[in-house]
Amino acid sequence: MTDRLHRSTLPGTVPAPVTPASVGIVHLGIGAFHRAHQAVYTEQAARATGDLRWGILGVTQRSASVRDQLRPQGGVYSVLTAGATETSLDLVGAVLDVAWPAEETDRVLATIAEPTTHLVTLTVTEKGYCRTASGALDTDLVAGDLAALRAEHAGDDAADDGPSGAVGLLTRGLAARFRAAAEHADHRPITVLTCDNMVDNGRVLERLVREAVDAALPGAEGDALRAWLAGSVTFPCSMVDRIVPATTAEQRDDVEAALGVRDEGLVVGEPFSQWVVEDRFAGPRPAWEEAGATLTDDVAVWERAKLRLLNGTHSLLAYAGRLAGHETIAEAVEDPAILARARELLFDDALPTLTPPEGADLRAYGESLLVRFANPATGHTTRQVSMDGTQKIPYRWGDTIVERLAAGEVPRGAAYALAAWSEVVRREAVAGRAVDDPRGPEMQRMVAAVGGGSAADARPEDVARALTALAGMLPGGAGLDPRLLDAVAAEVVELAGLEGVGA
Ligand code: CS2
Repeated sequence: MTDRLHRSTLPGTVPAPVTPASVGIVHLGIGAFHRAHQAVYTEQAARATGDLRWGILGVTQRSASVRDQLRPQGGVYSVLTAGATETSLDLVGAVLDVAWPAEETDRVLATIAEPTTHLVTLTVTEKGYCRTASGALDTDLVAGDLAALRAEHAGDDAADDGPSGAVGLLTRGLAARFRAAAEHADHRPITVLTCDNMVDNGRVLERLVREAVDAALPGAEGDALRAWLAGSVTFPCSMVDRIVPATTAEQRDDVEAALGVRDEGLVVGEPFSQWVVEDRFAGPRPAWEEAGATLTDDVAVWERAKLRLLNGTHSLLAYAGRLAGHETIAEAVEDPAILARARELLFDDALPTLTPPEGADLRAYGESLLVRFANPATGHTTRQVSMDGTQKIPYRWGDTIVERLAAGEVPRGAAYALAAWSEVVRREAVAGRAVDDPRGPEMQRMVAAVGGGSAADARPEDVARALTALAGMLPGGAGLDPRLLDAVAAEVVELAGLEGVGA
């Protein structure tokens, strides 16, 4: 048995990671993506500047597994960069520890309140924002946190069953910081930086935090906290990009052989990485630009381009790929029939709706995405990307569809994509398998209802019409537009013949 990777057992073959002096960042949702993206920028900025204030306390939301991977390693892990022809391995030491709030809520709240903490960053995925179909904070889902927020505000010990969601935990952390600021008569400004794939992600999060405060502390009771939030906390938007699949057991074994120590925290990413951050910080921040990040006043153009071109096409490949029996995105994009439809979504539907960011050529960007998707080394699966369709599709296809319909055009690639999504959902329902989506049970009931009580009797085109019209999916009433519905129904009839998932 080889030793476990640790700050004290570093392999000499790879440059040593940084050891931050203190926690400066609390990161909510420390999955593989954060470790292969923002933590790498933070690591590289520390190496470039020698500024060691920016250690990360990671918070794992769903299970304790990332804590159990990283805590025994003193937070150190490796990043395998997997290109089509070359791989490389780096060690990252920016993460100092990982907390699982089910057992350590107080520690997380206290760390957010510390004057040396200047940032809370988030990658909790679209569904982690706990919103209703209309986009408001789902106060039922975060009821436990709201009750705790009220109790903590009144100076009582919260009856803590662990936090119920990232927005609730974040709001409680900010409230703890506000109370500490009041106690010490300082302001403790802080920046909350979301790194999830949503349009206007910072504005969305700011609104949800305000809704949490309004729900827990309505009226005068919450006024001082609201004033502090408005004056001392900023919520910049950011666009993040790097393809980071789930790490496989085989990759862990290969890296163990290469390093001579076992790394349970290994993450894998493609060579490409991009981070565009709105330059709106309440206090100090790491010099991420030293690691290649772009700090700008206008993130929106990048956000929109990335969501509609990259993520939009990614989701099309995932659903169409599953229907055709392809396990990976790389296989799906090499399938000529699917590639043709991906190009249609990219270049005919999405591209005309976008304003290019300064100096960027979006057609070339679109072509480069197809090359990135074809990289076989990441092993990114169609199943992984197809998760949580109802949470992702609105941002990925929704605005493209709305804008093309408004311009008098039917977006054919997007209609095909919707048909592929619908067909995956229908087949899961017919097979009696759970649809991997927070609205999965609702969709399964819908498919059965379309079939008059039996999913197996539901016609694919009727399911496609019903799912396209699902509340909260497509903005601007586009899900009810007969031009789109007819196009989706026509596509699904073709797709229903494919023998992939559930066939
Ligand atoms: C993917 C993204 O899983 C998904 O839905 O589309 O995670 C994608 O890999 C990243 O956004 C790339 O930056």
